[in-house]
Amino acid sequence: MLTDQQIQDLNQPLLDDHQFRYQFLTELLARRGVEAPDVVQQLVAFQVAIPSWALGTGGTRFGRYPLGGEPRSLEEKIQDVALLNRLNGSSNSISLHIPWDIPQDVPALQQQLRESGLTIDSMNSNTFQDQKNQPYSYKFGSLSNTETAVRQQAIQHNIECVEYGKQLGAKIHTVWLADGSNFPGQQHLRRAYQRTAESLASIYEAMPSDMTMLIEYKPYEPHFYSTVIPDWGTSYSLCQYLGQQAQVLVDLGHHLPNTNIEQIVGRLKHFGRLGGFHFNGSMYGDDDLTTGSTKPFQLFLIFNELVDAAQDQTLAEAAVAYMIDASHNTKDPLEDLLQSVESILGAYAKALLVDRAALHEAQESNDVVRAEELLRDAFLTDVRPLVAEAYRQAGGALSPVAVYRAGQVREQLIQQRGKLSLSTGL
Ligand code: AOS
Ligand code: ZN
Ligand code: ZN
Ligand code: ZN
Repeated sequence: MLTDQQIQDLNQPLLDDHQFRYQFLTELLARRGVEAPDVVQQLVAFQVAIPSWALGTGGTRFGRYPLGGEPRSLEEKIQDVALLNRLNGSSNSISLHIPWDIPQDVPALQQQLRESGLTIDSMNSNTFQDQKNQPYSYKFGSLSNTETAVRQQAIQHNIECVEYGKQLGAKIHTVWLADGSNFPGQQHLRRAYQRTAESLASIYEAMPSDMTMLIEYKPYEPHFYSTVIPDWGTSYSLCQYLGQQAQVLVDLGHHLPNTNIEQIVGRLKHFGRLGGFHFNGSMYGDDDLTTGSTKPFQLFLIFNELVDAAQDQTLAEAAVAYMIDASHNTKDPLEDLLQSVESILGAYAKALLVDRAALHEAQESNDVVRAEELLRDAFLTDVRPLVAEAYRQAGGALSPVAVYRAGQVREQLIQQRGKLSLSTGL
């Protein structure tokens, strides 16, 4: 499977063009007082986690069209992420899902991770499906359920995830709760919230002091009347209730159409409660499309908030966990993930180009047009040479998708794993 040497060889035909473009952009940016190598350095350091469930074709609730060569085990999922990381140097961790990724042999897994240069990003619990041999059903909720026994079962499952996380060195436990109701009157809204808060507190107590709980919100789906954690305000209030180790997770697809996500990001940064992202693209709702495919300007504006907050000395430094949460219906998942990472790095690079001093000045003096033009100037800069240079410096491919195709990776995976390999996906 595509060796580092092969990646370098496949880079050769692209190198001359790349150097010309990078040189040009370096000079152009220098005229504006921006040092391209500094931006590249920040891009090299930037890492986006890959979730185990995005490596195969997820399909939709109507059907799935298997691509072939999809990972059949946790080991193969790690192999796929290692490959992505060798191609772009920007995906050095994997997020696991319990029970889809229950580790059978922890020391062997740790060794595989070490050898592949990867770590575990987050552990993700699942109380949105009933598992085989599970005594109680989650049909009417898990952490918010009216029955103590059901809540206990869901709490225990989460604690089990925390335990796996401890063994594997994961520093994040992510909770996305599907709990909600389908019809008016079905659920006592305040009590459902209270029960959820108390259940989360029991899980929180089981976490070691170096673990963070990320609380993900989502306005609707699978329930279509109410969701127990529908918005950032609810996540935020739960974090306040739990303590400093709880943080809000923003999944870009978990907002009603036209929500100003960048403002939510700014607010959460202000409150010191922004813990992480699930990146994806969205037209309508939780579409889980390729990141940056539909609203690249919005993605840039989100990064603009992040960079602004990172440079604000008055804010306490706080780690933000970046992950892609996408599902694949028509594309090769690995190509899609490479595209997503590239969009994320591009948006970050553009946000780093913003003349922040000038922007603050324009904002303070209410110069609307100047402020907007400063953002547009950064957004409309073609930063692809900076991203490619970051890949190159990390030992990766100048064009990960092109090299993936030229290296015939999917064809080899199909040969190794078969045409109809099973996978789990959302
Ligand atoms: C579901 O809509 C959420 O985006 C989750 O973050 C995620 O897809 C799920 O938890 C996978 O386990
Ligand atoms: Zn998500
Ligand atoms: Zn989602
Ligand atoms: Zn989803």
